[in-house]
Amino acid sequence: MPRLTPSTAGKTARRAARTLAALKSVPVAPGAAVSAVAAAAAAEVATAEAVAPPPPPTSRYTTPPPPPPSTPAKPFKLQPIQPPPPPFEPRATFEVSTQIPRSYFLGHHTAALSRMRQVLSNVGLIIECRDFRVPVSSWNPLLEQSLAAGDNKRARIIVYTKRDLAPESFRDRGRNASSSSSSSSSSSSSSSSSSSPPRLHKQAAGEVIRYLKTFHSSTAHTSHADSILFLGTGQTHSQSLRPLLDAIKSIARKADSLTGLRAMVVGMPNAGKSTLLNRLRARGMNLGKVAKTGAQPGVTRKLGTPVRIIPGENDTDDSSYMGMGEGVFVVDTPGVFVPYVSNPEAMLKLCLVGCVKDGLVSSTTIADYLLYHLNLAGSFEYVERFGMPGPTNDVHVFLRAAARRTGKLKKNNKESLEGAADWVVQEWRKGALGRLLLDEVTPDSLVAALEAAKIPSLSMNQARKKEKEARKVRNENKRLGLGGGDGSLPTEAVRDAIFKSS
Ligand SMILES: Nc1nc2c(ncn2[C@@H]2O[C@H](COP(=O)(O)OP(=O)(O)OP(=O)(O)O)[C@@H](O)[C@H]2O)c(=O)[nH]1
Ligand SMILES: [Mg+2]
Repeated sequence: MPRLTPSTAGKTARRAARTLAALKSVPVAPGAAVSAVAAAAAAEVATAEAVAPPPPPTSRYTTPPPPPPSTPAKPFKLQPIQPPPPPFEPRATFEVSTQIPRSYFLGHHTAALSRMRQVLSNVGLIIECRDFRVPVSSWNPLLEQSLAAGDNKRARIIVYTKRDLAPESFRDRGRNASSSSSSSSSSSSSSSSSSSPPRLHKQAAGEVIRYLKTFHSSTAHTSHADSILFLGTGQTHSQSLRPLLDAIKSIARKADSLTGLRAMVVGMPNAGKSTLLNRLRARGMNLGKVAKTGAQPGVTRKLGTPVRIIPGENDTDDSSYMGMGEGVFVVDTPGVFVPYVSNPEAMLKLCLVGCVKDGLVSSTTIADYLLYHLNLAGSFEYVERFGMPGPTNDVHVFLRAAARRTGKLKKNNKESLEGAADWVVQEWRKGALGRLLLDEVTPDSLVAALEAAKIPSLSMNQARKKEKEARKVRNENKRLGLGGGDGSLPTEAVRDAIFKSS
């Protein structure tokens, strides 16, 4: 076949097409040689079409025509590399309005306090309950001073309750690992998974316990106690009930009274006083619940009748009960709040743990404060639980997600933020949304609380006036460049006396 050039290809194609058309128009017998001619012509058309259409003549001086629209060239674009999202930054501080209520000192608190003072002469032991999650904020100097009256020979035991709702210490973690029945504790400890971002603020529970023990063991101040115990419900923490009973027995033996020992269980509202009384009675006497308990403050309204928690020496053959007379009796008391909480953040803490009636401070503020602490501690269980893409500092985002997940919706299908806030706080109080220590416990914070406790308890108005005056002095000192402008107390000597030797 002759070599086809673009110009001859067109001619050849047209000629072949004509031949083919002529052949098609002539009737032929099947199998005739004509078909071979036709095939050859068809092949010639195909070859020519493959080469045609010929490219238009190009010249160096003419602009080449644009490419046909059927084959648009894709412009090559550099895709920018997305930087990874910045790591989550929790809020470092929480802005508390100074306008929030700072008192929950009710009529029955005053009445209970004066009744306690009346019966004090018969009481040989004070068992003071404090919530372990707020060991400093749940300190009630008014109660302490009122009941330390007289020659101050009365024995004192401090029980830090709700230990199971605070983070585990390493020792507990080891215990739980070997215990098969610690489902609740293991689920709540998941907040400390290694995938969590580094904690900015997470004091180890073990360190808090060490500081508190050293502090209360010191006889250099009025907050000294004969025993300090950390109690909680659940398998791990209820084991401390036995050491508490032993400590009480030892005090009873020392008292060596024929009538036995009378003890009074005191503390802030909802600290777990009645629960403790029931548990002591169950363990010491193997008897059922006598005191009413409940998740809100103010369940116990009056001083109870004495309840026996340890049998008398004549009721048992056990020689360890010798010298305890008729045994040990405990009186339950109503929770007593402080007349005025000078630090507004401490008030939020007390609201969060349930020491103050819900509703006194807006539930959204309390939920926001909880969110702030969860984030600070790197306790992000809420993210997965509420189906969120990641942690947040925005309480509305947090509450909307919680409302959607729990069906807390209004009639118009909008999320109920108040409903979600109430639910979230209740859930956290049960230990189901992460465990937290809300107070930072250090030698300095303990000694500062001790110094603050020396100031006599004031009424709300007196305290406000005093606060104003102190602020004035601080500002004046600052202006003159004098020390103590931050309001810190000269605590170094006291701190060294308590903590240096340990
Ligand atoms: N998880 C846990 N819950 C506790 C503990 N102690 C008490 N509670 C709960 O805390 C709530 C308050 O307990 P109560 O014994 O009624 O407290 P209270 O100090 O007598 O309270 P008021 O009589 O109102 O002052 C109840 O729901 C108890 O079940 C504890 O150690 N761990
Ligand atoms: Mg009670």
